[in-house]
Amino acid sequence: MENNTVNFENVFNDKIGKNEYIEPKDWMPEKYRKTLIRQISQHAHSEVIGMQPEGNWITRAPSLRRKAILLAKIQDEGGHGLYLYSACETLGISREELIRQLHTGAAKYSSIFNYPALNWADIGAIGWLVDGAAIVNQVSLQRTSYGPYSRAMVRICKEESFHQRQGYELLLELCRGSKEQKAMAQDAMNRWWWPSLMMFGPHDADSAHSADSIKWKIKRETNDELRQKFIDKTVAQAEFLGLTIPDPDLKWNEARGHYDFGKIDWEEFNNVIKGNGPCNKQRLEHHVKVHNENAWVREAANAYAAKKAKAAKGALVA
Ligand code: FAQ
Repeated sequence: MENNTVNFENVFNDKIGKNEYIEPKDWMPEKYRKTLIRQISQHAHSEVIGMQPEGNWITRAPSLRRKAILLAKIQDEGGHGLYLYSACETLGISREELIRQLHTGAAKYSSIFNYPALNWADIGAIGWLVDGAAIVNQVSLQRTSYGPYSRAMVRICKEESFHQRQGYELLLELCRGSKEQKAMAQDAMNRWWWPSLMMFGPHDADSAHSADSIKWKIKRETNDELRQKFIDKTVAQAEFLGLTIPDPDLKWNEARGHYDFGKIDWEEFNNVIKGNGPCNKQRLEHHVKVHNENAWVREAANAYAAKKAKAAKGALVA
């Protein structure tokens, strides 16, 4: 007798093998779903928490042009968070639960947003280095195996390159300005370089999730591969600005065809992701406060949706 039973796992593996997208209604291994929820939600939380260090500078931007650019950028980051929360919800988890996980510390967000933006040059460094690192990672994620995540990445990357350029252009202006402005830019570079390298996560040998994520094509390149790509493309940009990268061990390795670089302070990284970075407490408290204060917006939107649904039902009956 013919066996008509579909082996869902084979279908899933087959699609991954053929580089076809996995879509929300497809069967997927539970661990694939959980890994995606973890990564996409961490990504979404990062976008939204990432609005805080820059938001702090909107009222202090030095010109109307800079203020308009900064406002647009921060608004984009909020939008990225929304696409990503939506992509995550397609995996069968509610927005309320995702926010609960953020507020209780069960879900992480990127380590980088636990550092303070101390002066105006930091806004340039965030755009150039933080968005620059985010793009390297996100360009790779455009080819992730989960359809909704991949499609969100395509749009996000377009906006992210504008973010990176505005940061670079801001720093270029400072570097071509007075001695004091150039020093501000160097100071920002000194503080943001190493935390930017940490954004790519632990070395591959210490990365708990990489093996599964690479196998399932959730991640297309490893943490170390992406970090190296970022360093290789950023060195020339720093040289053009006339800034020194704060790493005495940074040098071109002809044999590898890459830059060698110094040791990352993993103790600092682990400390930050455990909640003990310079701004962890402040970032989370601010999110909780604003989320609670704006509960009325969610209530009003729900009440309006319920009213519309009732009216539509009435129209159907009549
Ligand atoms: N920070 O096994 P792995 C942006 C955790 S978007 C905090 O290697 P994985 C835009 C990791 O979660 C920036 N935690 O993990 C913007 C895991 O802990 P868990 C965000 C980190 O997932 C710009 C543990 O360490 N981008 O910046 C970090 O395979 C400017 C073991 O690590 C994304 O989220 C970290 N840096 O690889 C917005 C991209 N690194 O969950 C505003 C998507 C690792 O077991 C202004 N995510 N951990 O408790 C990814 O590509 C991956 O999740 C990695 C980590 C590469 C971040």
